[in-house]
Amino acid sequence: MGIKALDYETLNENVKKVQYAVRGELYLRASELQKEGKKIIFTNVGNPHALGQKPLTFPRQVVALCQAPFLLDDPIVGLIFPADAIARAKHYLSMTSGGLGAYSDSRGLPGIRKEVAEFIKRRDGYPSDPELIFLTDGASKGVMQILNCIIRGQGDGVLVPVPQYPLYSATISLFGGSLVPYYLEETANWGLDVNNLRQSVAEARFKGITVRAMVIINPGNPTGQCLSEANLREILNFCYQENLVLLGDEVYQQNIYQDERPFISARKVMMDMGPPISKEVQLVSFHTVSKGYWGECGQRGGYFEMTNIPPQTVDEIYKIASISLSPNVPAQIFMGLMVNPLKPGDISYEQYVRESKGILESLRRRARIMTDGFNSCKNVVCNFTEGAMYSFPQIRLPPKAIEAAEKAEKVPDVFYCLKLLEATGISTVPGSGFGQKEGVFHLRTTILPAEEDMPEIMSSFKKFNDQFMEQYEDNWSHSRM
Ligand code: DCS
Repeated sequence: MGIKALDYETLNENVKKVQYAVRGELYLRASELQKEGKKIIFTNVGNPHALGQKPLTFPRQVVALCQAPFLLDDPIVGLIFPADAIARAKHYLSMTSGGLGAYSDSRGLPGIRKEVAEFIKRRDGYPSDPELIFLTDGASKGVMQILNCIIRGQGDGVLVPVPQYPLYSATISLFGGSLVPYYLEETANWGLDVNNLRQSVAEARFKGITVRAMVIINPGNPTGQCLSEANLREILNFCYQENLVLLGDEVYQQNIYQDERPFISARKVMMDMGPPISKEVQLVSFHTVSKGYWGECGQRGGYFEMTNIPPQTVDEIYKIASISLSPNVPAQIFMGLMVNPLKPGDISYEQYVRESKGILESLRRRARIMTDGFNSCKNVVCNFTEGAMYSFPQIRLPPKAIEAAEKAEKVPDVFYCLKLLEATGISTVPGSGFGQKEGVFHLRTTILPAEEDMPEIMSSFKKFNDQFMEQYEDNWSHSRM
């Protein structure tokens, strides 16, 4: 019998090339250890509910009622659900044609796209057009749809920050394009230097790559930095000069833990800049229900908004979205609830504010505990998590540790993270999964473990790190004597 199309040897090479570290070797080993009965702290994924974060009550009430519309006809409903949840469930059900069991328009329900547009207008002060907003199954699907439209082949490049969230590297290689890295400056709190951008583009062009788009992640994953308005202006100017589509990944816009640099959207800055930039730079912005104080990762809700994209292209993107018929309808309702939250005076408002504030304030404290904890460890330096959900400490591995890793046929940071996992049960992602400068090593952890568990996690990390550094550093100094 001959080789079949799904035999490994003949698979699409782009599929085999893809690497996705967030669920890579470390995660697999952690799952194995868990099966063997070891207690694992899964800090490899920004998945808040998996680490004990409770869902906000009001949105769950609304979606529960939408899922069980027969409850709305039962007199008992008023005893179990507040009137504002009942009203909101009816509001969303009236937007559907047949409730949650029916496909929606492939761009999402028009009524919810309108709520998204109103949210963007309130946030940025500029009107937004619901026809240019598509609802998606998480931000990931939207990013993939847009990269699919941009990448025509290997000669097409996309500028991606390094370190970056591997959705970008993985999708670019899946679609057969070229990733063009631009390095964030760790010593400048992971700031973005436009000169680095120019250099990256020049080098790519020298290799014959057509650079077509630029990704920014703001706030950053895994780096946690918040871009300043001045920086965003420089980026927009750069995209204008170089004729690049700007992809603004803004999924962490609610997750801000400092007051000096509040979140500001790429779209607002672009509109503030006025023509020609506001009229000409093509921008696609992404958002999600997975992050913020929502953390509803499992619901898979997201949207993207297009600015300065010609109608014919929008039609093509609509056509491609139609192949999958419809985004998840329950997730669309979560998105509606996120962008159109309760208002002062609503029955459930106070509870909603208490819950959401509680989550954000605790995240802010956890960001601080983690950064301080890492910075108190030997050979570890860590920038403060200004936003997003991660801490990304640099681990200065002694030469002996690097040698030991090589002997074990592991990338040095993978070696370190595996040892950390075996010793403490803390499951992280090695920095190499996000990209880092040559010879520099990091790990990424989320700041999501429960606040009361943090001191213990940090002290167990410190104990492990002390032992690790002692083991390899001692050998190093002895061998040099
Ligand atoms: N963009 C960024 C920067 C992300 O960090 C994530 C998820 C996404 C998009 C996609 O999210 P959704 O598809 O759920 O909307 N972050 C992953 C991570 O780094 N850990 O957990 C998930």
